[in-house]
Amino acid sequence: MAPAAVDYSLYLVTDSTPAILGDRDLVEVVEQALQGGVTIVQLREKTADTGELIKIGKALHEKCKQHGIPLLINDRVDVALAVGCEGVHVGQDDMNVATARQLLGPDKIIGATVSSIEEARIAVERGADYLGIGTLYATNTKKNTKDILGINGIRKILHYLGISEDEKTRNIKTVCIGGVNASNVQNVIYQLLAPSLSNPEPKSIDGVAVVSAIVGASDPSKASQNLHKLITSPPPFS
Ligand code: TZP
Ligand code: MG
Repeated sequence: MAPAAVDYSLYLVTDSTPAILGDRDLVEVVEQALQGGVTIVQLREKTADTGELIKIGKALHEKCKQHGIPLLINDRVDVALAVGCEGVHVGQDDMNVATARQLLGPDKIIGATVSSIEEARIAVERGADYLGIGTLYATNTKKNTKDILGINGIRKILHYLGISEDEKTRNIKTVCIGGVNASNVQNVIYQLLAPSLSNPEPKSIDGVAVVSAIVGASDPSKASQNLHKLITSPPPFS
């Protein structure tokens, strides 16, 4: 799948910790989320060993392929290559985007976590296809985040990207992550859509990435369907 064709609007990030997944099977939960309408999936497992990661990755990739949805692997370029999936997502402490690009080639999707304008600038320069901007709101899912940006912090990064003279920077895809759920998703998107009355910045967010709002939901399919509906329907006037 060419990176340009990717729909980032409802981006599922997995988490198998019992506090979120419970005693359910991750592959089944992801299958339900795919049925509900997630548009891209990232396998993010911080405790699994390499063999386990490849096994889960291959099982998830089969499911994702059946739905025509790209699968990315968090942190691990080697695992993405072994699984043969669509790409990786790297953080600031992982392999740098330029090296990942050298290893994966031009057709794979590479995303990078950024929390500042400088990190965004470097990730784009090194060849990222999209930026995961966060943390938007404090969340129990990832407690050691270095920055809680809030809507204004995300807007500052969108502003920098949107006014760039470099076309690649202006066109880079973006998702925000951290504490997004069904209660706030419309407000988040509304405030990060541009140009609009709600957002003075020249660039819009392309999607929201969620963990617990789907993986932790009692019915991941319904939760995904509901989020998808909220994302694609215009927010009510209030
Ligand atoms: N990066 C920044 S916040 C976060 C990650 C992986 C976790 C988001 O989880 P949730 O449950 O959607 O708040
Ligand atoms: Mg990482």
